This record gives sequence, C-alpha cells and structure tokens, in this order.
Amino acid sequence: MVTPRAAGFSMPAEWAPHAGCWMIWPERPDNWRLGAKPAQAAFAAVAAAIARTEPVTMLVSAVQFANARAHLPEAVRVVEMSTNDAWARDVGPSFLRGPHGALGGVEWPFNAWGGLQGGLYFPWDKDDQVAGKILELERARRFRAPYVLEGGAIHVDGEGTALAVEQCVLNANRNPHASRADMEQMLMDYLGVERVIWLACGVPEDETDGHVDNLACFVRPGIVLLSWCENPADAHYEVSRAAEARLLAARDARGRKLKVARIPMPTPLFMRDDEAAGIDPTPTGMRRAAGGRLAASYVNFYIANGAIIAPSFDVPTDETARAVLESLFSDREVIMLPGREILLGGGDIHCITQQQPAL
Ligand code: KQY
Repeated sequence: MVTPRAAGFSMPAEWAPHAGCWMIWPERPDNWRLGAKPAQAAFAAVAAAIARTEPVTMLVSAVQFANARAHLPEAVRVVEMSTNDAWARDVGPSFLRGPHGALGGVEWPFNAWGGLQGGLYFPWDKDDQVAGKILELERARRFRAPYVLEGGAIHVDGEGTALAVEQCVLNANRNPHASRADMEQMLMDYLGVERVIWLACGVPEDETDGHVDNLACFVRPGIVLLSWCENPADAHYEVSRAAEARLLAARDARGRKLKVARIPMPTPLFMRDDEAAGIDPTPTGMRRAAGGRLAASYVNFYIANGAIIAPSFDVPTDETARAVLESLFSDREVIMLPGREILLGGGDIHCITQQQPAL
C-alpha cells in the first residue's frame, strides 16, 4: 500500500487557504438534548459564520434534510449522507495536498473513540464510511490508514511537525496491538510529517481520551497555544504544566524551539439537571449525568479563511480568551459563538468542522 508520504502528499496547516469546510448536522437524541434542537441552532450559527469566509457543506441524514435546509443560510450546501453522529473533525478525512495540486485525504479507521472498551456509541459503521464518501465526492485520492485514529487527535504546523497526545493515540481502546513506534510511523507516513511531538495527557474529563484539539494547537510554525489552568486544585493544573514542559523541551521538524502561548481554561462548567434530563438514554449510546464536569476549552476553535470561529461559554474567562486570540491572529476577525450546546455533546467548534485546503 503506497502511503501519502511516499506519494508526495502532506497535510497543510489549518491556517493555509481553504477551499471550504465540512460539517455534519446533529440529530441523535441520546447525545443532543431536546431532540437536538438547541445543538442544531448552535451548529447552524457556526456554519453561517464560516460561510461568510469560505464555502460550507453540511452533511445531513435523509430524515433531517428539509429541516437542516430550512435552518441554514442559502450559501451553505446541504448534502445527504448517513452518519452515526456529527463530528466532522473525527470522521471526516484529514485532507492532504499532493504533487501538481492533487487533493488527497486520509480515512482514519473509526471506532467511536474506543470501540467496545469505553467507546461512546455502537454501531459506528456509518461514521467509519464518511471520510471515504467525502473524498469520493471531491474526486480526491483516498488513503485508508492502518490504525484507528480521529482527526481531532492530531494537529500539524504544515512544515513537517505534528502534535499528538499519548493518552489518546496510544490508548489500547483504539489499537491494542500497535506500539508507540507503529503509531508514530503511521502519523509520519499519513500526515507527511517528519516529527511528532507527544504530549502526555489531554484535558481531564475529555471523553475522547484526550484529543489534542481540545488541549493545544499550532497558531503558526513555532508557536503552540495551550489551554492553561492556574488553580492547583484542578486536575488540569498538572496537565497544562506537563504539556508546557514537553513543548518547551521539544524541537520541531525544522529544528526550531517552540514558543508556548497560554489561553486560560474556561471557568469550570458542569452539566445542569435540566440539560441531562433532556437527553434520551439508550443502551448503546452516551451516558450523560447531571453534575458531570464538561471538558471545556477555548483551544477548540476553527481557523477559517480570514476568521477565527471560537467558542464562548458566558463566563468571565471569555474576554481574556478573546484578547489572547486577537493578539495571536491579528490578521483575522475573531468571532466567538456560544459553545455550550456543542460542548454538552462532548466537543466544540473544532470538533464539528473539517477544513478542505485550497490547491
Ligand atoms: O474532540 C473532538 N475532535 C471530537 C469530540 C467528540 C465527542 C464525542 N461525543
């Protein structure tokens, strides 16, 4: 099997120009409260904001097609596709750029963040097919990876470096028989990078087992933004310090030492009684309980053409987060949209979007 790297493909950084963005319409009532109505409004707001700067495609089930069409701006293309849930970052392809302007993409085998050992739902067969279907629609070259991974488990700087979290990528609930060396080789071969910088753990309570896209991201080559906690009583205090220490000790693929910018973690957020009560429990779906800590992070934003689309949570840290993002992305408008309804489903704006690079 030829790998993307051998074929001359690599994943561009998220800040490189996009041809568009892919999203999936939320619908399953065992993850999204009140029949997914509040989540649909939140996803529609994200789609509308991104559609101001780049084309957006919303994938929608046959049942929800008319409803989604009615709630989305005309500019958003609505396409019918079967899925198990709504996480385009994780089930969509990680798009690649190849020789002579070729478009490619990685299909990561998907097992709902842990399969039958701690995964979030069963079945996940439709989600597993989404990346391949998107690549078919785009006539892009398909590369099926050998090991389970999700798009939210990696970030790249577009210059040969990837970021990943051991707790997630090396978790036995994804690939019980793969070694660290196997996974590192796969990341290099399928993302077209030369170096992987490993962080130990993700944001506590993150049900993905610690996706990097909720913890840290490149904002440009050589600079990583990290979700930071100042409260020693909070589990994220140690996590953020350990991550910073690894980042400061690392060199990227170009031999640069990294700079770390800190963004505060949001004021702690918990699932309310009324929110938990609005979720329809099923034996094979998510378990959500009132009082559970939500794995909130301002790092979970999308870099659109000309704009940053970031979550806000209606808490005091929102304004500091906005100031940090504005200082790091002075060339883009920072748009903060309510992120709580998406967070209740276990992720945020980065997790529900997938950029397709311009060629
Ligand atoms: O972090 C992400 N990329 C996705 C979060 C998925 C949560 C599933 N409930």
